[in-house]
Amino acid sequence: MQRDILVLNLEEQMERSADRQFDKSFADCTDKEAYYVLLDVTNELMRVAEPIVGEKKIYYISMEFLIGKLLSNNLINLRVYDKVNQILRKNGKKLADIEEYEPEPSLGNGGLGRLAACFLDSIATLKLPGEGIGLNYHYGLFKQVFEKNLQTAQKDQWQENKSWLEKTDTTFDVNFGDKKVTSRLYNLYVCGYDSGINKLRLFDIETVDEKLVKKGINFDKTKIEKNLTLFLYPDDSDEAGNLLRIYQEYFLVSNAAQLILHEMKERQYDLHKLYDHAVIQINDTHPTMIIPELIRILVEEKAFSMDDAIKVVSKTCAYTNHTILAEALETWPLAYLEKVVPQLVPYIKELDKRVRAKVKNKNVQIIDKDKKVHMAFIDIHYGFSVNGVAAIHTDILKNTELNDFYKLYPEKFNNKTNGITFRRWLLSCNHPLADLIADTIGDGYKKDATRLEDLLSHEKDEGFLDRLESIKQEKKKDLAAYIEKHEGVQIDPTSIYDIQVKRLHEYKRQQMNALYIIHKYLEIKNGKKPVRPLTFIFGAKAAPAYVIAKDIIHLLLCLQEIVNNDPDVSPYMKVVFVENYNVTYAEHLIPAADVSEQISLASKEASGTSNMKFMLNGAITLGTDDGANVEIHDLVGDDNIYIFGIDSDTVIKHYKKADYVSRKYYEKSPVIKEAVDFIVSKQCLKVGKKENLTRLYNELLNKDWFMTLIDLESYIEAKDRIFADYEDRNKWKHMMLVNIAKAGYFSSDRTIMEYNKDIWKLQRAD
Ligand code: F55
Repeated sequence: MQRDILVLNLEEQMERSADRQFDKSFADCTDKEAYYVLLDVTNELMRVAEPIVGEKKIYYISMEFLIGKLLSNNLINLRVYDKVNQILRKNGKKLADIEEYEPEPSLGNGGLGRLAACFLDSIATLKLPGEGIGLNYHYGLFKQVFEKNLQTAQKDQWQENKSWLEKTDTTFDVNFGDKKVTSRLYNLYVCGYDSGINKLRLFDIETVDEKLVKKGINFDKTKIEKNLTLFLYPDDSDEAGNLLRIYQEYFLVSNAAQLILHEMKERQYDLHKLYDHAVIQINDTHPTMIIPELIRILVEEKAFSMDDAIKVVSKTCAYTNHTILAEALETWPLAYLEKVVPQLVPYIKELDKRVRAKVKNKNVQIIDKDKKVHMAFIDIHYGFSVNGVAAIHTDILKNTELNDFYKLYPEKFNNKTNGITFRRWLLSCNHPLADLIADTIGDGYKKDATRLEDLLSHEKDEGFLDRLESIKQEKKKDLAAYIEKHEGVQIDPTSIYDIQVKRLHEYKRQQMNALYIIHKYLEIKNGKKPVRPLTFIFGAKAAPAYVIAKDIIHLLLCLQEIVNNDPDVSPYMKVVFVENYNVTYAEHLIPAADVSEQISLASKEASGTSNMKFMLNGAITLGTDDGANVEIHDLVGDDNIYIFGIDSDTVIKHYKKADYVSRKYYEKSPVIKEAVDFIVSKQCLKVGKKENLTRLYNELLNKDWFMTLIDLESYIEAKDRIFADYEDRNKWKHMMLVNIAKAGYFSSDRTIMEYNKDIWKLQRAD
């Protein structure tokens, strides 16, 4: 009721807010001021909206929530988007201009963090009582700045005084081995689409000293009370774990445990039945310490026996695995844990002892012979569910990586193929497409994404297909303008947009894409011009400690300089590596893509989620049979996707036999040799650094751990074919249609319904 009144008087509310904050009328506000006005009235709308409550709640604990800008999304989910736009038009303003002033919260690395954000949207949309629990990093993930074709890392000043965050009075004491800190809780309202409100809980400490940050992102790592929540740990798969990360992880789980137990007390629930009221989803191993921490509290403060505490906690916690890369599975030296969280060590030892008493197999022991603690093993032994994030990934976990555990606990293993929220990745980032779909098959798909399949009956509808094509064209023009504004590079909207955006990692093989670009460049130099100009677009951050990843960025930036400045070539191809790729940038890139690059080495990409976003926006996948690509392939069929490269079984066999020799492929194929040699050619060294380029060249020739060269020829073949097929406009439009129509499966609403049915078992609040 209160909401209806607010909505009815939205314009009045905006005027009042403009007057209160800026002492002027809304029409006189600058776009920046207008942003604060909209922030204010939207926050008010969320405050009066219905909270989603029930007997049992999901606590999604994660070190990352990559939520993106919130204004548009909140307006859509609150169902006031059109109304607000009307008011803006009347006042001579545009939402797109206003949104530019909203800072993007920098609270995640990539897929894992973005998945958590999509899940919060779907949990609320499905009216499931739930909250996210995470950390409020002051500078979050670093901001990427290019200097001399190299990545540098700067702090990202995303926080402002006025924001979506609500400061609360809730504080907790968190004890580390050597010191104590006091936390403070911030709430962020998560509104579902046409439903109610859940919350994202973000913890911080007040003693953080932002002045600690000196040059770039360097700071004194020793003073925990001053640096604990300064930065998000950048996905350092290759760097030794560091103590600060363990402090952060314990800070998260200690707060989470206190918050959950506080809520149980408030609602007078029996802690022996904790699992009837709370289910904790552990997002990768980063929050694993929640298990020993809860057991510790139940035993030490709630008079539980050890047996009972372990039983109750095990029935409450579930674990999601996001990777099979051994180096990314956390194993902390026991000595680190003894320093940071000595209070947990007896419990971790007890958990380990119980495993040793029960099973002989040394491969499943929590503490290994080198006194390292395998965090994932705690989750698997002492949680009730273990899930992978795509069918092939779960199969690999069961049959290979975690096979010893699967044999012990087959009933715990289950698959939950990832999904994306269509509110952000279609309704919000691609209005014309969302409207075209609604005009064609009605509004129903917005709540039930599988209805997108109704589009299939329009495969002969030329009017529809032409509109599809012209919307893509419009989005390509928009992106060209956006890139010109942000990167200063001009691209041709009639060219084919080929896009690869994701964290930079050798297994994702941006280097293979670079070798194709070299190959094309040399072809054009030799007079073989493509039928239509090609635009290769990249977005990617490398972990600052990941040397080869930064070398790959360097190579791509060198290629950008060489290609774009070569008058023989630049009319036919361009390379753009966008600086500081983030969620906002993704929302501009994805709707404009023609070709979606999903070229990880088969078996290595657990799922991928940009593959789903691209497909939903009518891009065609060029990829390996890996992660969720496998399921996309199954859904759209061979005719609507371009699959190349060796399959995951072959890859796994090569690793087992250790028989892959990249140099063999280099020596055998003149095409491969020519492309690889270009990396250290005079031309490349003129714009790049010898040290970096030589290192990368040697890596590819002597190691190539992720088998770039074995797949390069089939990649070139498939990529040439997809570009040629683009010219068959009828075929291409049909492929776009099939991809959009089949994308419904990848709605995170479906994923969350499966989590709920198989793992969480919550009642929908209706
Ligand atoms: C972040 C921090 C650490 Cl220490 C390690 C990994 C990460 C991280 O960001 N991982 C990540 O994003 N994993 C990805 O998760 C996605 C969601 O499940 C998958 O789609 C993707 O395949 C996987 O790489």
